[in-house]
Amino acid sequence: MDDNDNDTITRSRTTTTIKVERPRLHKVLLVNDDYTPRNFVTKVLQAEFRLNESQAQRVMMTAHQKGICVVAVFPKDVAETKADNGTEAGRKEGYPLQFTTEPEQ
Ligand code: TYC
Repeated sequence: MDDNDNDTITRSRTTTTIKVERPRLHKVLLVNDDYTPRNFVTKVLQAEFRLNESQAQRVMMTAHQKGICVVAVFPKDVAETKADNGTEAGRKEGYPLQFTTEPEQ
C-alpha cells in the first residue's frame, strides 16, 4: 500500500510575490582640505559634474565652510565613477582633493 491509496491528494502550491524597488541613489560628497585651490575645485565640479560656474562655486564654498557638501545624486556605479574621476583630477595635480560616495537615506 502506498501513499496514493487513500482519498487524500496533497499538492503543494507556492505563491511568489515580486516586489520591485528602485535602486537606491548614492550621494557624491565633496570633502574640504587645506591645500586644493578654490578655483581648481570649482573647475573640477564644472568638468566632472556639469555644474555651471555659480553652482560649482556654491558647492565649493559650502564644502570649504562646513567641511563637506553633497554635489549630486546618481545610481551607485555613476556616483562611484564620478567621485573617482574628481579625486583623480586632483591627484594628477598633486592635490589631496577628495570626493566620496554614500547611499541616500
Ligand atoms: N579649503 C580650500 C582652500 O582654502 C578650498 C577647498 C574647498 C578645497 C572645497 C577642497 O572640497 C574643497 N584653498
